[in-house]
Amino acid sequence: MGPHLGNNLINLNIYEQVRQAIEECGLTLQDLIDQEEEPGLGNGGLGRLAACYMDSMATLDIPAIGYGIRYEFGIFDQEIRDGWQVEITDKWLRYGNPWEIARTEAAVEVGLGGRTESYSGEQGRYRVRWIPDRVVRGVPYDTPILGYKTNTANTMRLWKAEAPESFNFEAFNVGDYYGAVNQKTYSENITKVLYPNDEPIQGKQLRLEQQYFFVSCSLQDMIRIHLLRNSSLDNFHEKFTAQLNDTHPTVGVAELMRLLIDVHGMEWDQAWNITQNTFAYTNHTLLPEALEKWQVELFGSLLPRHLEIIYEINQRFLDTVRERYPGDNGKLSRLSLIDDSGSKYVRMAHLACVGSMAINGVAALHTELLKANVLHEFYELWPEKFTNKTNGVTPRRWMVLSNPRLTYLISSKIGEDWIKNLYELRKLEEFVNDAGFREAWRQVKREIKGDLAQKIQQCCNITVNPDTLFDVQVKRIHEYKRQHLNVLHIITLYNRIKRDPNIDIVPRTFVFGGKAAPSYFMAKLIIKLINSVGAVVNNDSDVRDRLKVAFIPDYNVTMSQKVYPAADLSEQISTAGKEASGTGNMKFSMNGALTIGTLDGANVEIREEVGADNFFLFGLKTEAVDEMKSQGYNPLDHYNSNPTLKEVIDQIASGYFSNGDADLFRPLVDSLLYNDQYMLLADYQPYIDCQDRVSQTYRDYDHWTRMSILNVARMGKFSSDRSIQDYCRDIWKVQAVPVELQDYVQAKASFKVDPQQFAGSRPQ
Ligand code: 8GP
Repeated sequence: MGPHLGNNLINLNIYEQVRQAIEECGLTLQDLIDQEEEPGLGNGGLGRLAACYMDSMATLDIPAIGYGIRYEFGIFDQEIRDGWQVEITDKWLRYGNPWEIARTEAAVEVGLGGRTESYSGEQGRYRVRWIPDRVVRGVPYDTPILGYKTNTANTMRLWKAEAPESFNFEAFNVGDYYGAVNQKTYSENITKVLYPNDEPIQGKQLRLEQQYFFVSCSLQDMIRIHLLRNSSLDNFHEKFTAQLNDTHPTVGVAELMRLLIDVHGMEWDQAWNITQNTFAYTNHTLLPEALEKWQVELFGSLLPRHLEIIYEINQRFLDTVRERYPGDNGKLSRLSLIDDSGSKYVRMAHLACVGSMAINGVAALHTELLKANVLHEFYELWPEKFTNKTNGVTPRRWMVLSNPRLTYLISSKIGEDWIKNLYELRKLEEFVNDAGFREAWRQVKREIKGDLAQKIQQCCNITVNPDTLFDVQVKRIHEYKRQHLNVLHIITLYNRIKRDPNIDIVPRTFVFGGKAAPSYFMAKLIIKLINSVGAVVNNDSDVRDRLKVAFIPDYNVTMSQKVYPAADLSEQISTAGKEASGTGNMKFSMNGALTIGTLDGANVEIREEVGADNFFLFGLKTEAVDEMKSQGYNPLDHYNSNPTLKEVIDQIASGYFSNGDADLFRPLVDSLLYNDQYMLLADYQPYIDCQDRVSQTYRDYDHWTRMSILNVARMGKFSSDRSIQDYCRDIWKVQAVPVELQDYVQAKASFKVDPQQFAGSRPQ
């Protein structure tokens, strides 16, 4: 979510008043804001997207609850020691969390493990009950999510796992004190810590327990809320939609069926109709290794009733497939919810597709690739279920809060309406020919770069010059995102300087930030490589400060708010077809950075919007990547035929950047030379050529400024308000429900209170 204070003040439209009031007390608001610990309850783009959507739903008066887990320890804090990532526990709750309210009265119980048994219910009907062998209690903690200049306050409801009191008590009664304490520890473990893996998953039991726990809590909560206002669950799907944020909550499909059938006595067909019309599924990744699946044995031992339900759903689903494709057994096994090609797995993406009324990708290209590849056979079955919902980000946090200088400059020209309707930024285009405006634009960027330079001095002990081109890549570290391609460019520039120390190059500051999954060896080695290359480049006297490399430790929302506004160049250089959308790409552009990027994810649409002339495009397209691979791509061909590339790779391999240690980066070099799954060597020369165009353009800084202004002016589409409006219209079929503040309205009516009076009043 990022820290709440600044954002809440902006959304309440009282930032200025509070700033002044605090100054009158001899403090500064920024100092206070900087004290706040951020809740790091996600890994990267996926969770932050949900946070932007919460902001937009509140701003658009869409009644919504954001359900999740209240991890005691969020994403680890990252330290860099000797160039390596070290993980430190994130004790974000150490001093308490003032924004949350525990709603113990709304706690629920969740079963785990055990067995099922059948019995005959009323009128001899076949019924099943689940007898779990463990029960945990879920306690909701609510955080208000305020809309911008509106009365709506939605709720983010996060669940904490506790031991049920009854269990403690029972164990205590039979004298099993240790058993009781164990039970407590076991229960609390479920929400202890966030799994820090961004893309691939691990198949760990605790992870499935986390997923089931929060999903069961949330569905029980939705049913409770529904029954407060409705006499039955027959119309549940007309009142609630549950948007599955990737497959992580997909066990909800089986859980809602269980709750409706076993707990609320509904018949299968009706329950299935309600379930299918409640869920909608957003896919966030094309990486095959990131598609979740659970071993049937593990799944069945933790959730025996759910496994039965999934088998039943599968049987009925495959019956319809059989009818449509008689005799096609291949199709059956490819579509099945159960993968039984080797050891058996439950395929969560398949369950999500079958159990949902709508399926969407997060950028146009991504949705097309889902339809063509990953979910192709589901698309053939139900083309009408598929839509695209291109991601967006909230301009409140990513412009107004994080870039007050630019916000002020923009608003001084076009007013403030753009904050709620980002398409209004178009009005900036008429100022692009105004030399004074361009100068003011440059001035703003220069000041912000100065701030970041100071920050880099503090946290990296590296002196960087704010007048250099700030070339920034911040995101999770992953081979497909190709931070190491960026490093190959840095070394290439370094070699040009070494060959001719007086060469005229555009000075650059390379900024990196991002965490690697603790078990992802190659990603951690990439961090070490960045820091090792930095250590050589930053301290080589031939370089004369024309190149600097800084890896900012512990990149998080708080830090990102300082980084995006200061960037000149945004690196969006994933292998085409691998990045589902990206959202950092939008945050950079909104703050006036130009993009160097591949035709991947939302880059495609950003380029469409800002115009090809205002975007630095390079690299293989998705089809070319596939074609090259199918023809037997050999990275060595590029290595052998390109002397500058060969030199760069040989330096890394020889230990040039690792004090002569030729073993250190061997795994990275070998993976590039003998496999290169992400096509770095194929894209190397086009990337270097494109970077040279970037430098050429930067030399004409006035022209660069025009491009920067046009990037911002054309960002309207990438507001999360637009994304949420798309979801509302096409999937949720929901409209705004504006909130009237009754007391205020009544007070105004009966006492004729002048609101100005409140604004001016001070406690005595
Ligand atoms: C991310 C995508 O990688 C990113 O392109 C996109 O902008 C973001 O989701 C929001 O849509 N996907 C994930 O983080 C992801 O798929 N994670 C789960 C598989 C673990």
